[in-house]
Amino acid sequence: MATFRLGAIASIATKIPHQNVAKLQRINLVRRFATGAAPKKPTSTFGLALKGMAIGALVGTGWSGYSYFKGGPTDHMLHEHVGPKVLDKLPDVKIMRRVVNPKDDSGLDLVLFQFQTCPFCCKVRAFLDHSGLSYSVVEVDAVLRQDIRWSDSKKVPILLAKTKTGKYVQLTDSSMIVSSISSFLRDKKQDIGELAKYYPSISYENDAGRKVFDIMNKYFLMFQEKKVDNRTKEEQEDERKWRAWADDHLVHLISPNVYRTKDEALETFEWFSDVGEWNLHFPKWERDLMVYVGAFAMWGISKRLKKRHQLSDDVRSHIYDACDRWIGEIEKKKTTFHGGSQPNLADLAVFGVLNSMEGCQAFKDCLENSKIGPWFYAVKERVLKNRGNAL
Ligand SMILES: N[C@@H](CCC(=O)N[C@@H](CS)C(=O)NCC(=O)O)C(=O)O
Repeated sequence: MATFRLGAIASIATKIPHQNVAKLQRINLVRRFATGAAPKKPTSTFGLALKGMAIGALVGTGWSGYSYFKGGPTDHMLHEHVGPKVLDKLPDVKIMRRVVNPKDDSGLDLVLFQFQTCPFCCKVRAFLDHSGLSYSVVEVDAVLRQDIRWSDSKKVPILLAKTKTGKYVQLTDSSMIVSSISSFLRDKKQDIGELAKYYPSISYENDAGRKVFDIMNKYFLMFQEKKVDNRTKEEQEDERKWRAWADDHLVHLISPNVYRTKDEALETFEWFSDVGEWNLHFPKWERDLMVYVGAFAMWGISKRLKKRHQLSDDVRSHIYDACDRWIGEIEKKKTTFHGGSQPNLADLAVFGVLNSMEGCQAFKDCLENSKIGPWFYAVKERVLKNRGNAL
Protein backbone atom coordinates (compact mmCIF):
# COMPACT_ATOMS: atom_id res chain seq x y z
CA MET A 1 0.00 0.00 0.00
CA ALA A 2 1.30 3.46 -0.85
CA THR A 3 2.32 5.85 1.89
CA PHE A 4 -0.11 8.69 2.32
CA ARG A 5 0.19 12.00 4.09
CA LEU A 6 -2.61 13.56 6.13
CA GLY A 7 -2.84 16.82 4.26
CA ALA A 8 0.14 18.91 5.22
CA ILE A 9 0.02 17.67 8.79
CA ALA A 10 2.29 14.75 9.52
CA SER A 11 0.00 12.48 11.49
CA ILE A 12 -1.27 9.07 10.58
CA ALA A 13 -4.36 7.27 11.66
CA THR A 14 -2.78 4.95 14.15
CA LYS A 15 -0.77 7.73 15.78
CA ILE A 16 -3.76 9.71 17.02
CA PRO A 17 -4.39 8.75 20.65
CA HIS A 18 -7.83 7.36 21.28
CA GLN A 19 -8.59 9.82 24.07
CA ASN A 20 -8.02 12.66 21.64
CA VAL A 21 -10.32 11.13 19.12
CA ALA A 22 -12.94 10.83 21.82
CA LYS A 23 -12.41 14.41 22.90
CA LEU A 24 -12.32 15.82 19.39
CA GLN A 25 -15.27 14.04 18.00
CA ARG A 26 -18.64 14.38 19.65
CA ILE A 27 -21.67 12.16 19.60
CA ASN A 28 -23.58 12.63 16.41
CA LEU A 29 -27.12 13.79 16.17
CA VAL A 30 -29.48 10.92 16.56
CA ARG A 31 -32.75 11.05 14.77
CA ARG A 32 -34.84 8.12 15.78
CA PHE A 33 -38.40 8.25 14.72
CA ALA A 34 -39.49 6.92 18.04
CA THR A 35 -43.17 7.31 18.66
CA GLY A 36 -46.32 8.50 17.05
CA ALA A 37 -49.77 7.82 15.78
CA ALA A 38 -51.06 6.87 12.38
CA PRO A 39 -53.13 9.60 10.80
CA LYS A 40 -56.14 7.50 9.95
CA LYS A 41 -58.19 4.98 11.85
CA PRO A 42 -57.38 1.60 10.31
CA THR A 43 -60.42 -0.50 9.52
CA SER A 44 -59.23 -3.05 6.93
CA THR A 45 -56.51 -5.73 7.04
CA PHE A 46 -54.34 -3.15 5.38
CA GLY A 47 -55.29 -0.69 8.05
CA LEU A 48 -54.44 -3.20 10.74
CA ALA A 49 -51.09 -3.80 9.09
CA LEU A 50 -50.46 -0.07 9.13
CA LYS A 51 -51.43 0.11 12.77
CA GLY A 52 -49.15 -2.84 13.52
CA MET A 53 -46.29 -1.13 11.78
CA ALA A 54 -46.83 2.11 13.64
CA ILE A 55 -46.88 0.18 16.94
CA GLY A 56 -43.80 -1.74 15.80
CA ALA A 57 -42.06 1.51 14.96
CA LEU A 58 -43.15 2.92 18.32
CA VAL A 59 -41.96 -0.02 20.39
CA GLY A 60 -38.81 -0.78 18.39
CA THR A 61 -37.53 2.70 17.97
CA GLY A 62 -38.80 3.66 21.40
CA TRP A 63 -36.60 0.93 22.86
CA SER A 64 -33.58 2.05 20.83
CA GLY A 65 -34.27 5.65 21.81
CA TYR A 66 -34.54 4.61 25.47
CA SER A 67 -31.30 2.64 25.27
CA TYR A 68 -29.61 5.53 23.53
CA PHE A 69 -30.60 8.15 26.06
CA LYS A 70 -30.03 5.83 29.03
CA GLY A 71 -26.69 4.55 27.81
CA GLY A 72 -25.80 0.87 27.97
CA PRO A 73 -23.05 -1.41 29.13
CA THR A 74 -19.96 -1.49 26.98
CA ASP A 75 -20.09 -5.14 26.14
CA HIS A 76 -17.86 -4.93 23.06
CA MET A 77 -14.19 -4.40 22.78
CA LEU A 78 -13.38 -0.71 22.91
CA HIS A 79 -10.96 1.04 20.57
CA GLU A 80 -11.52 -1.54 17.87
CA HIS A 81 -10.74 -0.33 14.36
CA VAL A 82 -12.95 -1.51 11.55
CA GLY A 83 -12.01 -0.91 7.93
CA PRO A 84 -14.52 -0.09 5.19
CA LYS A 85 -16.82 -2.78 3.90
CA VAL A 86 -16.37 -3.85 0.27
CA LEU A 87 -19.25 -5.24 -1.79
CA ASP A 88 -18.76 -7.44 -4.86
CA LYS A 89 -21.66 -5.71 -6.57
CA LEU A 90 -24.27 -3.06 -5.97
CA PRO A 91 -27.11 -4.14 -3.68
CA ASP A 92 -30.44 -4.75 -5.35
CA VAL A 93 -32.16 -1.44 -4.59
CA LYS A 94 -34.33 1.00 -6.45
CA ILE A 95 -32.38 3.95 -7.85
CA MET A 96 -34.77 6.86 -7.59
CA ARG A 97 -32.93 9.50 -9.55
CA ARG A 98 -29.56 10.26 -11.06
CA VAL A 99 -27.39 13.32 -11.37
CA VAL A 100 -25.41 12.95 -14.57
CA ASN A 101 -22.48 15.15 -15.50
CA PRO A 102 -20.96 14.21 -18.88
CA LYS A 103 -17.68 15.83 -17.81
CA ASP A 104 -17.25 13.43 -14.88
CA ASP A 105 -14.32 11.11 -15.68
CA SER A 106 -13.85 9.79 -12.13
CA GLY A 107 -15.14 6.27 -12.87
CA LEU A 108 -16.50 6.16 -9.32
CA ASP A 109 -20.08 5.16 -10.28
CA LEU A 110 -21.36 6.63 -7.02
CA VAL A 111 -24.58 5.55 -5.32
CA LEU A 112 -25.83 7.73 -2.48
CA PHE A 113 -28.21 6.30 0.12
CA GLN A 114 -29.84 9.26 1.77
CA PHE A 115 -32.72 11.15 3.29
CA GLN A 116 -33.18 14.18 1.04
CA THR A 117 -33.25 16.68 3.90
CA CYS A 118 -30.86 15.07 6.39
CA PRO A 119 -28.19 17.74 7.06
CA PHE A 120 -25.38 15.20 6.67
CA CYS A 121 -26.77 14.04 3.31
CA CYS A 122 -27.25 17.65 2.15
CA LYS A 123 -23.60 18.25 3.00
CA VAL A 124 -22.53 15.30 0.85
CA ARG A 125 -24.74 16.36 -2.06
CA ALA A 126 -23.44 19.94 -1.90
CA PHE A 127 -19.93 18.54 -2.18
CA LEU A 128 -20.71 16.02 -4.97
CA ASP A 129 -22.59 18.67 -6.96
CA HIS A 130 -19.91 21.30 -6.48
CA SER A 131 -17.32 18.74 -7.61
CA GLY A 132 -19.33 18.03 -10.77
CA LEU A 133 -19.68 14.32 -10.01
CA SER A 134 -22.39 12.02 -11.34
CA TYR A 135 -24.25 9.91 -8.81
CA SER A 136 -27.36 7.82 -8.32
CA VAL A 137 -29.68 8.42 -5.42
CA VAL A 138 -31.55 5.91 -3.28
CA GLU A 139 -34.05 7.69 -1.06
CA VAL A 140 -34.21 5.63 2.13
CA ASP A 141 -37.47 5.34 4.07
CA ALA A 142 -36.59 7.08 7.34
CA VAL A 143 -38.83 4.82 9.43
CA LEU A 144 -38.35 1.35 7.93
CA ARG A 145 -34.95 1.84 6.23
CA GLN A 146 -35.41 -1.21 4.02
CA ASP A 147 -32.96 -0.01 1.37
CA ILE A 148 -30.00 -0.10 3.75
CA ARG A 149 -30.81 -3.51 5.20
CA TRP A 150 -27.65 -4.81 3.52
CA SER A 151 -25.51 -2.36 5.51
CA ASP A 152 -24.19 -2.77 9.06
CA SER A 153 -24.35 0.98 9.48
CA LYS A 154 -27.94 2.11 9.82
CA LYS A 155 -27.22 5.78 9.39
CA VAL A 156 -27.29 7.79 6.23
CA PRO A 157 -25.53 9.08 4.22
CA ILE A 158 -23.88 5.97 2.83
CA LEU A 159 -21.97 6.31 -0.42
CA LEU A 160 -20.89 3.35 -2.54
CA ALA A 161 -17.93 4.04 -4.81
CA LYS A 162 -16.41 1.78 -7.44
CA THR A 163 -12.82 0.77 -6.75
CA LYS A 164 -10.15 -0.10 -9.29
CA THR A 165 -11.00 -3.80 -8.80
CA GLY A 166 -14.61 -3.17 -9.92
CA LYS A 167 -15.95 -3.78 -6.41
CA TYR A 168 -17.80 -1.15 -4.38
CA VAL A 169 -16.42 0.33 -1.20
CA GLN A 170 -18.90 1.55 1.38
CA LEU A 171 -18.16 5.04 2.65
CA THR A 172 -20.03 6.01 5.80
CA ASP A 173 -20.09 9.33 7.63
CA SER A 174 -20.58 12.53 5.67
CA SER A 175 -17.22 14.08 6.56
CA MET A 176 -15.34 10.88 5.78
CA ILE A 177 -17.16 10.72 2.44
CA VAL A 178 -16.19 14.29 1.61
CA SER A 179 -12.56 13.83 2.70
CA SER A 180 -12.01 10.53 0.89
CA ILE A 181 -13.65 11.63 -2.37
CA SER A 182 -11.96 15.02 -2.20
CA SER A 183 -8.57 13.29 -1.74
CA PHE A 184 -9.33 11.08 -4.72
CA LEU A 185 -10.31 14.02 -6.93
CA ARG A 186 -7.02 15.79 -6.27
CA ASP A 187 -5.13 12.77 -7.58
CA LYS A 188 -7.28 10.33 -9.55
CA LYS A 189 -4.45 7.82 -9.84
CA GLN A 190 -5.32 6.75 -6.31
CA ASP A 191 -7.80 3.98 -5.60
CA ILE A 192 -10.82 4.99 -3.56
CA GLY A 193 -10.82 1.53 -1.96
CA GLU A 194 -7.29 2.11 -0.65
CA LEU A 195 -8.03 5.69 0.40
CA ALA A 196 -11.04 4.56 2.41
CA LYS A 197 -8.77 2.41 4.59
CA TYR A 198 -7.27 5.58 6.03
CA TYR A 199 -10.60 6.38 7.66
CA PRO A 200 -11.31 3.38 9.91
CA SER A 201 -14.28 3.33 12.23
CA ILE A 202 -13.17 3.34 15.86
CA SER A 203 -15.20 2.65 18.98
CA TYR A 204 -14.70 4.50 22.24
CA GLU A 205 -16.53 5.15 25.46
CA ASN A 206 -18.32 8.48 25.72
CA ASP A 207 -18.77 10.57 28.87
CA ALA A 208 -21.90 8.57 29.75
CA GLY A 209 -19.88 5.34 29.63
CA ARG A 210 -21.58 4.26 26.44
CA LYS A 211 -19.79 2.67 23.51
CA VAL A 212 -19.98 4.90 20.44
CA PHE A 213 -18.30 4.89 17.06
CA ASP A 214 -16.61 7.55 15.06
CA ILE A 215 -14.43 7.72 12.01
CA MET A 216 -10.76 8.52 12.42
CA ASN A 217 -9.15 11.27 10.38
CA LYS A 218 -12.46 12.27 8.90
CA TYR A 219 -11.48 15.91 8.36
CA PHE A 220 -8.11 15.06 6.82
CA LEU A 221 -7.27 14.80 3.15
CA MET A 222 -4.83 12.07 2.11
CA PHE A 223 -2.28 12.76 -0.57
CA GLN A 224 0.64 10.94 -2.06
CA GLU A 225 1.93 14.12 -3.65
CA LYS A 226 2.36 17.30 -1.62
CA LYS A 227 1.81 19.45 -4.70
CA VAL A 228 -1.88 18.54 -4.98
CA ASP A 229 -2.69 20.98 -2.17
CA ASN A 230 -1.01 24.37 -2.51
CA ARG A 231 -2.66 25.88 0.53
CA THR A 232 -0.79 26.79 3.68
CA LYS A 233 -0.92 24.53 6.71
CA GLU A 234 -2.98 27.21 8.52
CA GLU A 235 -5.53 27.36 5.72
CA GLN A 236 -5.93 23.60 5.81
CA GLU A 237 -6.29 23.60 9.59
CA ASP A 238 -8.84 26.38 9.43
CA GLU A 239 -10.88 24.45 6.90
CA ARG A 240 -10.86 21.39 9.18
CA LYS A 241 -11.80 23.47 12.21
CA TRP A 242 -14.91 24.90 10.54
CA ARG A 243 -15.92 21.58 9.02
CA ALA A 244 -15.86 20.16 12.55
CA TRP A 245 -17.84 23.19 13.77
CA ALA A 246 -20.53 22.42 11.19
CA ASP A 247 -20.78 18.84 12.52
CA ASP A 248 -20.33 19.48 16.22
CA HIS A 249 -22.22 22.72 16.68
CA LEU A 250 -24.24 23.97 13.73
CA VAL A 251 -25.95 20.69 12.99
CA HIS A 252 -27.26 20.41 16.55
CA LEU A 253 -29.18 23.64 16.11
CA ILE A 254 -31.22 22.32 13.21
CA SER A 255 -33.64 19.88 14.90
CA PRO A 256 -34.57 22.09 17.85
CA ASN A 257 -35.35 24.86 15.34
CA VAL A 258 -37.21 23.03 12.60
CA TYR A 259 -39.27 20.92 15.04
CA ARG A 260 -39.76 23.73 17.56
CA THR A 261 -43.54 23.27 17.76
CA LYS A 262 -45.89 20.50 16.59
CA ASP A 263 -47.08 22.68 13.72
CA GLU A 264 -43.55 23.55 12.62
CA ALA A 265 -42.57 19.88 12.83
CA LEU A 266 -45.48 18.88 10.60
CA GLU A 267 -44.76 21.71 8.16
CA THR A 268 -41.12 20.59 8.08
CA PHE A 269 -42.04 16.98 7.33
CA GLU A 270 -44.50 18.06 4.64
CA TRP A 271 -41.62 19.96 3.05
CA PHE A 272 -39.38 16.88 3.39
CA SER A 273 -42.06 14.90 1.61
CA ASP A 274 -42.25 17.46 -1.21
CA VAL A 275 -38.53 17.75 -1.87
CA GLY A 276 -37.89 14.05 -1.34
CA GLU A 277 -40.86 13.29 -3.63
CA TRP A 278 -42.07 10.78 -1.06
CA ASN A 279 -45.46 10.58 -2.79
CA LEU A 280 -43.68 9.24 -5.89
CA HIS A 281 -41.21 6.96 -4.18
CA PHE A 282 -43.32 5.42 -1.43
CA PRO A 283 -46.88 4.10 -1.21
CA LYS A 284 -49.28 6.61 0.37
CA TRP A 285 -49.46 4.73 3.69
CA GLU A 286 -45.67 4.71 3.97
CA ARG A 287 -45.41 8.38 3.04
CA ASP A 288 -48.06 9.27 5.65
CA LEU A 289 -46.36 7.09 8.24
CA MET A 290 -43.11 8.92 7.61
CA VAL A 291 -44.73 12.38 7.78
CA TYR A 292 -46.97 11.94 10.83
CA VAL A 293 -44.87 9.55 12.90
CA GLY A 294 -41.72 11.43 11.93
CA ALA A 295 -43.11 14.90 12.75
CA PHE A 296 -44.56 13.85 16.08
CA ALA A 297 -41.46 11.91 17.12
CA MET A 298 -39.05 14.61 16.10
CA TRP A 299 -41.06 17.28 17.89
CA GLY A 300 -40.62 15.21 21.08
CA ILE A 301 -37.00 14.30 20.44
CA SER A 302 -36.01 17.86 19.56
CA LYS A 303 -36.86 18.89 23.13
CA ARG A 304 -34.38 16.33 24.45
CA LEU A 305 -31.80 17.43 21.91
CA LYS A 306 -32.32 21.03 23.02
CA LYS A 307 -31.51 19.99 26.58
CA ARG A 308 -28.61 17.80 25.55
CA HIS A 309 -26.97 20.61 23.62
CA GLN A 310 -27.75 23.11 26.36
CA LEU A 311 -29.85 25.42 24.26
CA SER A 312 -32.20 27.95 25.83
CA ASP A 313 -35.90 28.00 24.93
CA ASP A 314 -35.14 30.76 22.47
CA VAL A 315 -33.65 28.27 20.03
CA ARG A 316 -33.73 30.74 17.17
CA SER A 317 -31.23 33.03 18.90
CA HIS A 318 -28.66 30.21 18.86
CA ILE A 319 -28.92 29.65 15.14
CA TYR A 320 -28.83 33.39 14.38
CA ASP A 321 -25.66 33.65 16.48
CA ALA A 322 -24.10 30.70 14.66
CA CYS A 323 -24.92 32.21 11.24
CA ASP A 324 -23.45 35.55 12.23
CA ARG A 325 -20.36 33.95 13.72
CA TRP A 326 -19.72 32.13 10.45
CA ILE A 327 -20.24 35.27 8.37
CA GLY A 328 -18.04 37.21 10.83
CA GLU A 329 -15.19 34.80 9.99
CA ILE A 330 -15.59 35.45 6.28
CA GLU A 331 -15.83 39.22 6.83
CA LYS A 332 -12.50 39.08 8.68
CA LYS A 333 -10.96 37.45 5.62
CA LYS A 334 -12.57 40.04 3.32
CA THR A 335 -13.37 37.33 0.78
CA THR A 336 -16.60 36.03 -0.75
CA PHE A 337 -16.18 32.57 0.71
CA HIS A 338 -14.33 31.03 3.60
CA GLY A 339 -12.15 29.41 0.95
CA GLY A 340 -11.43 32.79 -0.74
CA SER A 341 -12.82 33.32 -4.22
CA GLN A 342 -14.03 29.68 -4.31
CA PRO A 343 -15.99 27.75 -1.70
CA ASN A 344 -13.82 25.30 0.25
CA LEU A 345 -14.96 22.19 2.12
CA ALA A 346 -15.94 24.28 5.15
CA ASP A 347 -18.18 26.51 2.97
CA LEU A 348 -19.79 23.42 1.50
CA ALA A 349 -20.28 21.82 4.93
CA VAL A 350 -21.93 24.90 6.45
CA PHE A 351 -23.98 25.44 3.30
CA GLY A 352 -25.10 21.79 3.25
CA VAL A 353 -26.23 21.85 6.87
CA LEU A 354 -28.23 25.07 6.39
CA ASN A 355 -29.54 23.86 3.04
CA SER A 356 -31.26 20.98 4.88
CA MET A 357 -33.76 23.46 6.32
CA GLU A 358 -34.11 25.80 3.36
CA GLY A 359 -37.87 25.19 3.07
CA CYS A 360 -38.55 25.65 6.78
CA GLN A 361 -39.74 28.68 8.71
CA ALA A 362 -36.50 28.52 10.70
CA PHE A 363 -34.47 29.24 7.58
CA LYS A 364 -36.71 32.13 6.54
CA ASP A 365 -36.22 33.55 10.01
CA CYS A 366 -32.43 33.19 9.66
CA LEU A 367 -32.52 35.12 6.40
CA GLU A 368 -34.40 37.93 8.11
CA ASN A 369 -32.50 38.01 11.36
CA SER A 370 -28.90 37.18 10.44
CA LYS A 371 -26.37 38.05 7.74
CA ILE A 372 -26.35 34.55 6.23
CA GLY A 373 -28.36 35.23 3.03
CA PRO A 374 -25.83 36.66 0.50
CA TRP A 375 -23.15 34.07 1.33
CA PHE A 376 -25.67 31.21 1.29
CA TYR A 377 -27.01 32.12 -2.14
CA ALA A 378 -23.50 32.71 -3.51
CA VAL A 379 -22.50 29.14 -2.51
CA LYS A 380 -25.78 27.79 -3.87
CA GLU A 381 -25.10 29.42 -7.21
CA ARG A 382 -21.67 27.73 -7.43
CA VAL A 383 -23.07 24.37 -6.42
CA LEU A 384 -25.86 24.51 -9.00
CA LYS A 385 -23.52 25.79 -11.71
CA ASN A 386 -21.24 22.76 -11.38
CA ARG A 387 -23.98 20.18 -10.84
CA GLY A 388 -24.78 17.67 -13.55
CA ASN A 389 -28.26 17.19 -14.97
CA ALA A 390 -30.81 15.82 -12.54
CA LEU A 391 -32.64 12.99 -14.32
N1 LIG B 1 -21.81 11.29 11.66
C1 LIG B 1 -22.77 10.86 10.71
C2 LIG B 1 -24.17 11.13 11.21
C3 LIG B 1 -25.23 10.58 10.30
C4 LIG B 1 -26.60 10.61 10.95
O1 LIG B 1 -26.74 10.76 12.17
N2 LIG B 1 -27.60 10.44 10.10
C5 LIG B 1 -28.96 10.39 10.60
C6 LIG B 1 -29.90 11.03 9.60
S1 LIG B 1 -29.76 12.78 9.63
C7 LIG B 1 -29.38 8.94 10.71
O2 LIG B 1 -29.23 8.19 9.80
N3 LIG B 1 -29.91 8.58 11.85
C8 LIG B 1 -30.42 7.26 12.03
C9 LIG B 1 -29.94 6.62 13.31
O3 LIG B 1 -29.22 7.28 14.07
O4 LIG B 1 -30.29 5.49 13.52
C10 LIG B 1 -22.49 11.58 9.39
O5 LIG B 1 -21.87 12.66 9.42
O6 LIG B 1 -22.86 11.04 8.34
